[in-house]
Amino acid sequence: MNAALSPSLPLDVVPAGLGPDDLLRMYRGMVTIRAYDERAMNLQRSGRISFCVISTGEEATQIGTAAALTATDWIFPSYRQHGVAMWRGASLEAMAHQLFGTALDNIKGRQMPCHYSFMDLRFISVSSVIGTQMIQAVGAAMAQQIQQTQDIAITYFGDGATSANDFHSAMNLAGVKKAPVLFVCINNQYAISTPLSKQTACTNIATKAVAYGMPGVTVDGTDVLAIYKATLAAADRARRGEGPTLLELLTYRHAPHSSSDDPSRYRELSEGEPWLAKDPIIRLGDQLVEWQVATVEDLERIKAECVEAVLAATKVAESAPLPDAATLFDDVYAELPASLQAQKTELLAALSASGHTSVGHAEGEFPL
Ligand SMILES: Cc1ncc(C[n+]2csc(CCOP(=O)(O)OP(=O)(O)O)c2C)c(N)n1
Repeated sequence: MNAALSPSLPLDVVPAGLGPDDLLRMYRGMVTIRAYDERAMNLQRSGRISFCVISTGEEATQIGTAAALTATDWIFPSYRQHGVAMWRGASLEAMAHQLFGTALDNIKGRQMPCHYSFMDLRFISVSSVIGTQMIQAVGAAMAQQIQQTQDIAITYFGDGATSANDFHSAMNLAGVKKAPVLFVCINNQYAISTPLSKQTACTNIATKAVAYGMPGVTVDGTDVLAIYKATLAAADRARRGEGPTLLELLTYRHAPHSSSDDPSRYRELSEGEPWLAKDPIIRLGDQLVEWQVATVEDLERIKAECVEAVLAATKVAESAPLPDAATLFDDVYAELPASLQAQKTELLAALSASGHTSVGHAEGEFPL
C-alpha cells in the first residue's frame, strides 16, 4: 500500500473483513487476468498457440468469488475461470506452459490451450463439454457432507449451460440433498452466437432456483465487492448445512466466444458499449483512488507490473521444450498393451524418420 495515503473505506460498500491490502490484491488479480487474456489472444493471432478462450469483462466474477472461498473449497470451473486458478496460487508460468502445451505443463500438453487443471489447488479439470462440471460439483459437495468437512464446492457455468440437462440434474439433486455447493452462472448475455433472449423465456437466470428449492440471487457481475459479499453469504449458508445457492452474475462477453469465433457475424460492436462504462477494473480502480487506497500512478504501476509478469511467463513457456512423443502413451495403462506398444514403436520410428522427437498442439483452429 502507498504509505503516503490515509485510506478511508465506506463500510456500506466494502465488505467487513476486507482492508486496503485485500482491495489492492483484488485489483491486481483482475488486472493480471486482463493482461493474461490480451497476451493469450495475441499469441493465438500470431500463430504461436493454437487456441484461446478469454474473459474480458468477466474479471470481477472470477476474483470476487475466488476471494470469498477458503483454500480447501473445491472448484469446478468452466473455461473462463483461469483467474480463479491464479487467485488460488497457480503461477503464471504454470499457466503459460499449459497454453503452449510444453513438457513442463502439469498436464503434459494433453489438453487444448486454456483447459487448465490444478489438482493440488482443488481446481478441477476444465471440460469443454458444456455442463459436466455442475453434477461433478454436487458429488464433491455431497462427499464433504458425508465426511463432515467444512469445505464446500463451487461450480461456474454460462447462461447457455442452463439449457443443458446437467444444470437441471445438478440443481435438483443439490436442492434435495442440501449439498454445500454454490452454482455460479456467469450471465454474459451470449452462448457463442445465441443471445439470452433465445436461450430462456425467463427474464433472469436466478429465477430458476425456485424450482429446485434454493435461493437465487442476481448480482452485478462487474462489481467485485458485491460479488464477494454475495459469494461469502452463500458459502456461509452452505457451511451451516442450509444447502446450495444459485448466484447469477450479470455481465457482458466483450471478446469473441473463443479465438475461433467472429462476433461481427451476429452482433453489432456498439451493442457492448454501455457495458464498457461498467468495466470492473476501472470501477474498482476509481474506488481505490476515491478511498485513498492508491493513487492513479500506483494503479498504472500495478498494470505495468502485471503486463511484465505475464510477458515474462509466456516467454519462458514459449522457449520450453515440447513433450517427448513417447510420453503420449504414459499414464493410462500400468503395462502398455501389445497393440499400443506397436503403435508407439511405429510413431517413434515415423517421427525419427522425419527428424522429430516431440509432439505439440495441433496446428490450425479448434471448433469450440
Ligand atoms: C454439450 C455441449 N454442447 C455444445 C457445445 C458447443 N459449445 C461450446 S461453448 C458453447 C456456448 C456456451 O455458452 P455459455 O454456457 O453461455 O458460456 P460462455 O461461453 O458464454 O461463457 C457451446 C454451445 C459443447 N461444448 N458442449
